[in-house]
Amino acid sequence: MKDKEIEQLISDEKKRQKKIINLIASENYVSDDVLKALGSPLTNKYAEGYPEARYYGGNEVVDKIESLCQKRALKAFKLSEKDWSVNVQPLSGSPANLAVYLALVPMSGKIMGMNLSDGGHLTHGHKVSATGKFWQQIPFGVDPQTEVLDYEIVREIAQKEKPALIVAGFTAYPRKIDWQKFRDIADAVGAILMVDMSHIAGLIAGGVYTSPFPYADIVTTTVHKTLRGPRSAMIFSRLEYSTKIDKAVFPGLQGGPHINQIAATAVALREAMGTDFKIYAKQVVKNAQILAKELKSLGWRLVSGGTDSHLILVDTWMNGAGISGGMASKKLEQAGIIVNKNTIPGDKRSPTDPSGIRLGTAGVTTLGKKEKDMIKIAHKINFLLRN
Ligand code: DSN
Repeated sequence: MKDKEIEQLISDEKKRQKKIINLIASENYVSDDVLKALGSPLTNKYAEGYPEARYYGGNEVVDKIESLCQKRALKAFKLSEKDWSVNVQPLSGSPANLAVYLALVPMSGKIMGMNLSDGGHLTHGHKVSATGKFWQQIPFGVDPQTEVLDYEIVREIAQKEKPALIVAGFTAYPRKIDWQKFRDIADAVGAILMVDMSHIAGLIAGGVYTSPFPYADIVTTTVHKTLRGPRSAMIFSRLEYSTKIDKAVFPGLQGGPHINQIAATAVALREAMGTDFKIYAKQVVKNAQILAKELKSLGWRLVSGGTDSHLILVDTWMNGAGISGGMASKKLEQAGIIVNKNTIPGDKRSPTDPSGIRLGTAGVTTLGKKEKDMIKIAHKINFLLRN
């Protein structure tokens, strides 16, 4: 590169990524092919609009790329074009969720989503996010004892509040979700059911987590977590909602789509349909379960007692007997283990220094780590947090 400063910083970041153990649940490592698509001249092109309906000339190649990406997205999740459409233009997860609400929920209408501290995402209606400023969040949480969802409580809240849309999906919830129960609740109150599968998309594509598609009206996802693609997002919608969703993405919220991202998404989706990816997804969950089991045996309390996915929430504070999540993440980082501090259900501490940390196995599994490595990592974490 001619720009030596940026070249040096990229090289520093490459080295940093090589020498750490990355347990950030929302990160992963993309293939060289995904990087090639991202770094291609596709980034030079403006393509406002959709395939065959653009506001700029010169999109004959770009149209093929976006259509191919859409086809692969439907195929990767076993969907038929007769029932589902997919918008692959959202720049990332937050704008994707915002677009859904903009399309389907009247301003100030009610969106029912999970509390941030119980595992929900900012864009599920939290007050600091635009989604909580333009719409009213009706929050639900987990059962304080079991720390898993109590669907009867979710139903009671929905029946009382009659939200226009219910979001099922989480950023820090380690357990499987009963999509059918959410469907029943949405039907009982006449709400649209949106699933945000960002964290678990790769596990669903890999066949190790139940697909939400038979139950949902809308499914949003980022591409860069367990799905192992570029930073980007997609919105799947049943056909009756698709026109509104497309209009909300463009021209409602965005201008020109990032075609290099869309091409890279197409590459990642092709990879996610391969046999290797199924083996990968299985190993991600196996690794998380072994890591969880070992941490538990070393005396750490895990939210909900364990995990069904790639994600583990460790209560490092343990009512004052341990250390805060902020301190824990710092101690681990000093020793090259990268995690994020995270609130736990009912957290009395602040999100800037909460009671827990969140761990995930998507990245380390891509790098080939197996069960024996997870046991070593658990012991290292235990040693660092106790000393
Ligand atoms: N910030 C992402 C995560 O880490 O889960 C969600 O957007």
